[in-house]
Amino acid sequence: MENVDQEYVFKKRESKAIGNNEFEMPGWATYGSAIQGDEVGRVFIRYKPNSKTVLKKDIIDLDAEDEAASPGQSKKFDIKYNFDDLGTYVVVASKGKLKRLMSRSKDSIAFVEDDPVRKIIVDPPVMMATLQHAEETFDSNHRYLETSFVDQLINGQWRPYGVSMVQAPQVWPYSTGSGVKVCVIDSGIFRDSPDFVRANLSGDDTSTSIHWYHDTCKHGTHCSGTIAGKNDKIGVVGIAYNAKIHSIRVVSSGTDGCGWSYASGLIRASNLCKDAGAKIISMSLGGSVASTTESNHFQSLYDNYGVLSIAAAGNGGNTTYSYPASYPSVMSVAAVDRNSNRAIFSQFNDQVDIAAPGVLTKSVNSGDTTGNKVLTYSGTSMATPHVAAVAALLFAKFSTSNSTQDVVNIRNSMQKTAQDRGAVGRDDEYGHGIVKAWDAYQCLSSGNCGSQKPVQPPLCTDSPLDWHDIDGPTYTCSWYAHDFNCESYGNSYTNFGKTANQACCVCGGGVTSTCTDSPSGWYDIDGPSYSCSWYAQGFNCESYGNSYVNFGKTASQACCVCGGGGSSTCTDSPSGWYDIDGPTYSCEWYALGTRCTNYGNRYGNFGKTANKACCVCGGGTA
Ligand SMILES: [Ca+2]
Repeated sequence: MENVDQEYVFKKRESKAIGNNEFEMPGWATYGSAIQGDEVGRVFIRYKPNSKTVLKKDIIDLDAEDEAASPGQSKKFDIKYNFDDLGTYVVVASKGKLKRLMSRSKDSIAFVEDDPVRKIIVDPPVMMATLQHAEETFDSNHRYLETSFVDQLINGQWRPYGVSMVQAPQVWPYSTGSGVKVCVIDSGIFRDSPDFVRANLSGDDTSTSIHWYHDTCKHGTHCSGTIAGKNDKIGVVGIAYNAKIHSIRVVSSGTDGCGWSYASGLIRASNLCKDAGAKIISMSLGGSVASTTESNHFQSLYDNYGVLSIAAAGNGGNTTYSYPASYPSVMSVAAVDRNSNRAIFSQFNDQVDIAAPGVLTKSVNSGDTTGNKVLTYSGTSMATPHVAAVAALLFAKFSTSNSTQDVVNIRNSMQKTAQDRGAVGRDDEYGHGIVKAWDAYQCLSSGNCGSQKPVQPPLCTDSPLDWHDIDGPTYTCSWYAHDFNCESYGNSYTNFGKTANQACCVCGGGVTSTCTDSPSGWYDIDGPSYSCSWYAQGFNCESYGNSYVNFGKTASQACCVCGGGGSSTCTDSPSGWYDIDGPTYSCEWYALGTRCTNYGNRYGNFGKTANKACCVCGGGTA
């Protein structure tokens, strides 16, 4: 975006009001500015309430007067768009003629501003590097290097490192983005790639010659592949591989079809996204000049229609703002590399919300009909669809009938659970951190994503199960759960050999595994009266637990309440479970060291995490 064609860059100037005109206008339109009157301008003109008709008449009258003065020589106003909801026309004409209109229609006009250029954002030096499909060795040991990720070739298909970094595989057992439509406003999409689910693709043409399903630039196809590359045995897998893509091509000019658009073009395109039912808009494009009209528009999509807009922070490597990313209603996405470090080109400022993988990103290559000549690009453009796709995974699972609340919840969940990088807490380089789909998923699952990061409670059972204190059955673990009873009384009133703080989960006690008496129903040599329940009372474990062997075991060996029992009746469920990274990561793998604690709530597969599936992690089926 540092390569924006100079003639299309409008210098940012203070808006001024002059003379009798009481509305704001671009600097070039103010009194005394030295513009060339025949220079072409492109502006948003916001009309006052009930003044649309009057303004339109002034436009027609001025055209007619000019034509009368210079028959066959005059140039008419070109009304590009009429945005009724914004009360705004987008008009192209010579700046001299636009100034005359502002003067004539000053009673009808509320506001005039330039309609600034928007360009797709890509880092040119690596943009065209095409990687052939080839097996390569990889280190899948990423769980020891939580910040480093590699591209993995799995059964003929690339799982780009970014897919792993954003935790998509952990979410796949629960959501693949099915039914959610992501709108990609870009250079179109190569619809004929075998690495898309064609039935999931749709789009809108922005002119009779600019079709959404063509992409000579390769940029829009690459972004779309990161979101919804088909999960098969070729090419790449996308983060939300069952999501729908709605493609709108807003750039087409230039030798590579990677030309520019305008803020007004984005407004028009994003309205088409909304009308198509998209929940998310991904915009790997931007420009350095802000527009009030554009900002108001994206705010309205967010507030009134529940549409989440996500855009690239920019590749300038400096602190400048890029728009639309830097509007409050739009998520601004910074780029990181495979080691979770900020990309050197990624713009940093107080509007950056979140970070995502965007250096040497593999994705779908427009024009490649094999699906295997994957293309590697870098840029905040590549980071942006990672966030859009994570949002799709979440919308697919957590959408309610309240769409305007959903969009707030889902944006919050991604920001709250992002992996903190750089300075502690939010910073300008990474925003809230690197987007993490599974953490956001769990946050939303907890129903308590509004205030703090979710904590997975350990599986806890009061021990003994029906414990009450020495003063009688009134004083159960439930009683201790109220007010500050654990704190006040939890270390006194011992009963069944335990205080409340030892026996009750609510006080931090109990047992935090799925211990089962083993063998089930054990009792000691003196008969069924002397079951594990008997041993649970008083100091019976301590006094008798190492004697009175029955069924080959003492109470200390057989009864959970005495520190025995076991998981011999537990079965891994499903049997033979392994995690999303493959058979290496079985319940046996998790049994070693602290792996259940470190990884047991992630890497879900077959609908379960290790902590749910593996007995050694406290899961399985008794
Ligand atoms: Ca694929």
